[in-house]
This record gives sequence, C-alpha cells and structure tokens, in this order.
Amino acid sequence: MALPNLSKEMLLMNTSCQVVDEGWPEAWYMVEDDKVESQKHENRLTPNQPVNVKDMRALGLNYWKMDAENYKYPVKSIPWDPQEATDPRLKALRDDRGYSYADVLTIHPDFLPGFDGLVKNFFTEHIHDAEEIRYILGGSGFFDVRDPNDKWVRVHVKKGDLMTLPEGIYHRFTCDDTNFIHAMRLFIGVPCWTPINRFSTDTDNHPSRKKYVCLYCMPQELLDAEEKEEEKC
Ligand code: KMT
Ligand code: NI
Repeated sequence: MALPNLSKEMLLMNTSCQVVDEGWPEAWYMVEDDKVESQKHENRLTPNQPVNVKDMRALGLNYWKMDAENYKYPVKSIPWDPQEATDPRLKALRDDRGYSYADVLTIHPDFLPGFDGLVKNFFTEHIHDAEEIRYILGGSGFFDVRDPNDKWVRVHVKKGDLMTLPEGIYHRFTCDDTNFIHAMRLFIGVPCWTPINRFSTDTDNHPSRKKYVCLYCMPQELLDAEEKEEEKC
C-alpha cells in the first residue's frame, strides 16, 4: 500500500505543531447502546477501558491544543470568516489545511432554538464525505467514533481542543451533562452539513466509507505484509 504523503504530513506538523501527545482529550470504550440510559452521561465500561493517543491516531483522529483563553470568538456567527482569525496557530492551520469556511455555534438550551431535537439528531450515527473539523471554544461534549470492530470510543472534548475526524468514519456527537458547548466548525470549500446516516441508506457502500475502511480498518498483518512486499521491490 502506498505510504501517505509523508512530506506533506511532516510539513503540517512543523507549521501547526500537531506533535505532542499531551493534552489530547480523554477517551474510553463505551457500554453497549442498549445500556445507555442517558447519551449525556459518560457511559464508561466497568472497569474503565481507556483509549490512548496512539489508538486515537490509528482511527484517523487528529488533534491540536489551541489557545481558546486569549482569543475571543462570537457566541454565534454563521458564517464566520476564517480570514478574521488573529490566533497565529489557527491562522497556520487554516492556511496549511485550506480551511476556507467557518461558523461558530453555541449549543445550549438558551442559545439554540430546538436544542433537544438538534442534540438528538447529532447523536444519530452518520458519516460525511469530507473531514469533520471542530474547534471547541468553550464548554464540552462527547464525540463517539466507531473502532474497526464497530465498538464505540467516546472522546470527551473541551475548551481549547481542535479535533478532526476523517472522512467516512462512523460517528455521532452529544452534549455532556453541562448542556453547553461553544464550537467552531471549519470546512474546506463549500460546506455540506447533511449527514449520511448509517442505517437509513446503504452507507457501508458509500465511497467515503470504503475509503475510510481501506485507510484505517485494514488488519495490521495485511499492512505489515504489504510493507514487506514493498521493501523487496
Ligand atoms: C456535529 O457534527 O454533530 C456537530 O456539528 C455538533 C456541534 S459541534 C460540537
Ligand atoms: Ni458529523
């Protein structure tokens, strides 16, 4: 299998510094869905089964620690021009990765009409045909992502976390018990927020899903064997 474009990845790491493991959000395996009493609770296994940074990277997640303390953003702005960014780190990410669109939302019963319905919708399992990029400006919430064995990994994002989920990963979002998250959504090009729900369409055969499976769900033995083959050539 062809190696990812390493030189580009290295450049991204140098300019926007996604190099350290410290500061990544906490993550853990969730209880089965039929044991979930409230989507907003932590829903950890007993005993807790943590998911470390290496495992999160292997799922295709990327993470940057941002300064959400010293740079201020509106409560709501749809859209928000990423050219207005003053944080040098956000500017570097924007320019390196081509984030040309952004908006800012506050998800809280007082700020978002139809809060309950929207939070329920966010929690419907889906994919997108592009990367999902979220910068948490305040508050906290849970992104749940499926691992290659179809188990839910719960990632607790909070103020200052900028996380990307790769195209085609099965996921969902919910507020936690605080019922408050202030977030920036970024996008390359013209945004399309319509989710492709897992169980309402033939999502397993969607090209974005197939791409994800090919990149992140291949058994390690297969990848190792292919690497050995390439070394021979
Ligand atoms: C999503 O993808 O479910 C959302 O955009 C939720 C708001 S961002 C924290
Ligand atoms: Ni999504």
